[in-house]
Amino acid sequence: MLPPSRRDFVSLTVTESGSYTNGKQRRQSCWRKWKQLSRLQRSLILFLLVLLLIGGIATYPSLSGHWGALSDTAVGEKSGEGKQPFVIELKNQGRLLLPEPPSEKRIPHKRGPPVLRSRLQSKGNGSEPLVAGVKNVEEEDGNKPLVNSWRGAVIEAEQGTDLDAKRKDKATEPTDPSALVESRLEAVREAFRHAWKGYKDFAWGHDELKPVSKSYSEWFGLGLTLIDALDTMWILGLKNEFQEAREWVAKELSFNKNVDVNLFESTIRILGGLLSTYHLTGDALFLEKAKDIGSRLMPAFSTPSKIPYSDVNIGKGTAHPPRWTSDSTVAEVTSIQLEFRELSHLTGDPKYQAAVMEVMRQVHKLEGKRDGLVPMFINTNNGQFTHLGIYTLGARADSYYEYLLKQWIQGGKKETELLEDYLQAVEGIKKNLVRKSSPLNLSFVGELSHGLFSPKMDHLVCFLPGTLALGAHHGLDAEHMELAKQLMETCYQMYAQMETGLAPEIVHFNTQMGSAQDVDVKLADRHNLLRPETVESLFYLYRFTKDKKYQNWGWEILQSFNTYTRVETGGYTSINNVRDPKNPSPRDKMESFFLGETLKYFFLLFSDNPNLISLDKYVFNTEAHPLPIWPQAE
Ligand code: DMJ
Repeated sequence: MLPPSRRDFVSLTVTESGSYTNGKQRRQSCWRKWKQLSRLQRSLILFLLVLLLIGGIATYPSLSGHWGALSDTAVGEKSGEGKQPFVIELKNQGRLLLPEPPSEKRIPHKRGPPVLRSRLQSKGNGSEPLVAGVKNVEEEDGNKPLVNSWRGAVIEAEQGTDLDAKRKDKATEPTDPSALVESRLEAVREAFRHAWKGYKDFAWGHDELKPVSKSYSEWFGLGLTLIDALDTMWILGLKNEFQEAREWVAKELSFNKNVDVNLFESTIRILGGLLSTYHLTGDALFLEKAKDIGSRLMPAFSTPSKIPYSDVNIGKGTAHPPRWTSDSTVAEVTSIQLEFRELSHLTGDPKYQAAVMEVMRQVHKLEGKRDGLVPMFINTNNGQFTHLGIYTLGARADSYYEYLLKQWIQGGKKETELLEDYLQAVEGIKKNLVRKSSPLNLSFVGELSHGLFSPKMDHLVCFLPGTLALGAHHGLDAEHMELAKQLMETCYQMYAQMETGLAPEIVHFNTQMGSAQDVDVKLADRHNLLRPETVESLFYLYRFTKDKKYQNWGWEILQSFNTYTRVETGGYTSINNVRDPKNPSPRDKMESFFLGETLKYFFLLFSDNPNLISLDKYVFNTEAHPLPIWPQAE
């Protein structure tokens, strides 16, 4: 997990005709290189670029006049690419023509690098565009802001934000408790149907919906959203939608493709999604597909150290690290275990489990931890941690901690090394990373860099209250539950204190006495990607405490998603600015985890049925796909 993050992935872009082009592959290769640089490397490069830019401006005083002179016609399309030019408005300085953004504008994600965004922006109020390529335009005939998507489509800023729907929902909430539960469950089903309509109409069989431009993007070219959403449809009881999707899996899904995929992402979303759907439905189709993708991912483990490479070509059976490093991400190599262990369990072939447990065995005894906290990188040649000294519960490390606990639960609480590592890590978190904010005294989880504490907390860290609560439910120290409750409040405040009611990707907490507010959000960190972690934790906290406040907090968050991210023609979009309700600035992307995780956790949170995916029978993988806890006898 990278800082603002993040995916290490290989993305393929499909042309209008659906074929992959060499030119785009080359561009994306550069993009991928960028994304897999460390945060420090990227910062250095950006710093040098800024210096060069400043030097350039200093030696060319008439530059702004030159930009100003660029006419609309001078800002032509890039030859042969048929896309809109990429223009940034400079206040009183005309327009700056910039290189076109990557054709698949990858968002910062858990395990990719930060996109080049705010560096190109002028500083100012929160309504300025946060991502290069998306600009806000004040129209002359009124104050209503318009948004240009980077593809050039003009939409109303509040298009699809459905304020009326929000008001209606609030006004019509039933007072009878069981009717209230049913109406909230139905609201989640409705949200899912709306998201699915967009996917079906504009992105069917492709990886991700781009709801504003009514198109799609490819990452692996494997129908990622459809596979990620299968078990959600089953759990929500959306039988027709599920049947259509099943037909696609049966007839169209093939893993025999010359395509590079990221081992971690395809394991948690595709292998995990297929395995859980198999368990819920008993339909052998999903097990066959799971076996197919699982065996195609195995070449990743053929490394000198047996610590897997990040990328696998599932058609050729080859694997490789990123071109500029032989490191893998710690969270990635330690968060594929639940799925491969389950595959061995189902097939009777021990090779999958053996490969992932070898990784755990090595990480267990490695030097370089601090009170059980792990660094973010591990070398695939020598099996040692690299880039020592930085400890975070956010991007690149988060799910290491989650999977320590969950493997222990999956295996019937017998694997004591996993438990020891988890318990030690929780103590390490408390000692090194948990601090209190001012003025509200909220507990938060910061980061440690070479001994220096930073009050920075990724939204990704909000998985932690749920994991701590799950551990306490399974018999671990009751103090874990107390910390879980405190952190849950903090994660909720990360939503409640924002003008849109939606949390940003990253916050910084104030720790000085007398601060005016607890949370600061930097301009570059104001995006919301429809992430699940807070809703996930609310689900665990509600299941274990039955305190209705967690359901009510979740309901508020669902309303905010409906108000600011819902696109009228179908789908939900990530947004750039959670602090500007007038113009949240759509990013035109619905991540597969919105259907795979966020909506599923909303549904489970609002349900009062503890047997709906019982937490004594199932353990959720890090993409919200439930896998069975193995029977004690085994
Ligand atoms: C998902 O792919 C998984 O939850 C992963 O563990 C973290 N990142 C996204 C959601 O934010």
